[in-house]
Amino acid sequence: MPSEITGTDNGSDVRLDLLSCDQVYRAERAFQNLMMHEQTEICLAVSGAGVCCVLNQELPCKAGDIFIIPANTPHRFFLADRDGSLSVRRLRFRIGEWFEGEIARPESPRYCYGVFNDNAILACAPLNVRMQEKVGALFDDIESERTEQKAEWTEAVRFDLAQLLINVGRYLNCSIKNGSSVSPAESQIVLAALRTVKERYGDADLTLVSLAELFSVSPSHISKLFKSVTGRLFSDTLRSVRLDEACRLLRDSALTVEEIVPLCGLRDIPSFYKNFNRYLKMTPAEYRQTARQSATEAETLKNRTEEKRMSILNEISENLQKGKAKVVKELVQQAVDEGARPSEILDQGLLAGMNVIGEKFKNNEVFVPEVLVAARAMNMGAQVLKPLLAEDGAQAAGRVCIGTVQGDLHDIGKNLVKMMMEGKGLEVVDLGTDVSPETFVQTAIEQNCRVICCSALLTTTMGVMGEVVKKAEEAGIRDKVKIMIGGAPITEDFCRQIGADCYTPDAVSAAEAAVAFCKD
Ligand code: B1M
Repeated sequence: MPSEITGTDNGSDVRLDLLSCDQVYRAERAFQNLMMHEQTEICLAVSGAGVCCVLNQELPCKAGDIFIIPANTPHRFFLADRDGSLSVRRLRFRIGEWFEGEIARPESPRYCYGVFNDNAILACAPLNVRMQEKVGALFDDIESERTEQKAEWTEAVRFDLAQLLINVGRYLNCSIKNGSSVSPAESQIVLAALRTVKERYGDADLTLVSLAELFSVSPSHISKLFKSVTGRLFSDTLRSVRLDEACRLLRDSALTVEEIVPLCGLRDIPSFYKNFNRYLKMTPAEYRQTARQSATEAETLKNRTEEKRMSILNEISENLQKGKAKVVKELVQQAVDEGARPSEILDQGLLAGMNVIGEKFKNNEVFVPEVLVAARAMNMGAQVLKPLLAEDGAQAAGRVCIGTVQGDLHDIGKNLVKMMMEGKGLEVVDLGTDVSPETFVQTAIEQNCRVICCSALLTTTMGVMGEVVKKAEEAGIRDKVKIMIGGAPITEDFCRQIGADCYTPDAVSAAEAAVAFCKD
């Protein structure tokens, strides 16, 4: 597969290196804040529906939509609809030297940032017209390499993307040229016209004339602008948007052609049949049948992907129980590469395995050596996740100390809490296990820690936490430090009872609480 696309725009080189082509991944239910640094991402919605959030703008997103999210664009990502069905394929590119040192600014003609929806250009992208063939070849290669996902990588998506890139290239060229060509203001008119077409395709009165009236320009002027910016005739664009919608309704609803035609802003049924045949090379009934068939295939594929993901998480859990640290490490890496979320690998793979071991330990089915090797495997798997878990969330500043209390040697939970806290930007002084109350307090004083974090796993050692609170009072620092506690036997009630400041049940909430304390 070629790893690079190059092209020339006004004499400057544009280079995009293909970094990765992700497996199709399921969009999150919760938004993730992402900042693309040196990467441009082309995202293709391949099935389902939802929204895409870029630059605080929320755009509806459905199968076939394409989003180009360039470097330096703070964006929230994709959110699935309530049925959680949105799948997105992501291609990541690193931008070559062309954009070095430039900051994404909407007004900059050379730097482009933006969002694209089907053929509607809502902004521009760092690609140009001459990339058409190379991009086409690239996608051909990607497709042939991923034949198993062919159902989702449809002809239509490829066509749309190539078309989009051409249009964007044209737009770029126009914006860059001064004088005789289209000015940025005129480009904005065309962009607004495209948005209008997307929003009002169902209005049969939407024509070039009514559009020109809307933007207070003459029909011939807007027609010319439209052609030079998008490379297409206005009438072709409007027709293709209407036909797209008709296709969607044929695929997703039980409506008849007679019902669909007016909903798409069309009046004449015979000419709808004629146009449909001309552009899609099949009848509406044939299209309906083919589209539904591919939707079923896509669904099967989605289920297979889900099964595969579950099976790798089970494998992680099982190998952890057997103490196969190296295998666990490799499987965790594989799960990450295949797009599983770090938190689900942790919860459904590593911690699930550790819980089984815990139960068996309780029932005398396994003994200390087995538990120890499982714990080692858990730690090795968690190491792979560390940088990924750290990427999540806002950064904070502050220093805390953490340790497992005196008499207690369990450190897996404590290490996870530490990992999450470091991920949030906190500086963590790790005191290890078997830590005396004096050491906690002394460290807080000497190293100026805002929070003391105590972990305990044994009912026989949890009492030491009360001692830590007392020692902090005796040392006169109780009003200067917060004391956080956690571990399997700890409860909210116990926290109140010993006068600690906060109990949290897991590593994520512990890190959040520590961040909040450091901000106070
Ligand atoms: Co031990 N052990 N163990 N053990 N061990 C338990 C805890 C036990 C519940 C097993 C059982 O009987 N089911 C039981 C305690 C019973 C009780 O007191 N009620 C027990 C026992 C009895 C013992 C020994 C006494 C056994 C013996 O020698 N006869 C002995 C004690 C040694 C000692 O500490 N002095 C012992 C030894 C060991 C090993 C050394 C073999 C090993 C520890 C290896 C290591 O940590 N490096 C071990 C293990 C691994 C376990 C189990 C199986 C797993 C613990 C674990 O790591 N869980 C455990 C059974 C179980 O819990 N299912 C068990 C995964 C970890 C991520 O969870 O630590 O709970 P956890 O952390 C969570 C949350 O609690 C929270 O965040 C984490 C993740 O989100 N959290 C905090 C933790 N700290 C926090 C701090 C916070 C906030 C949240 O704020 C500061």
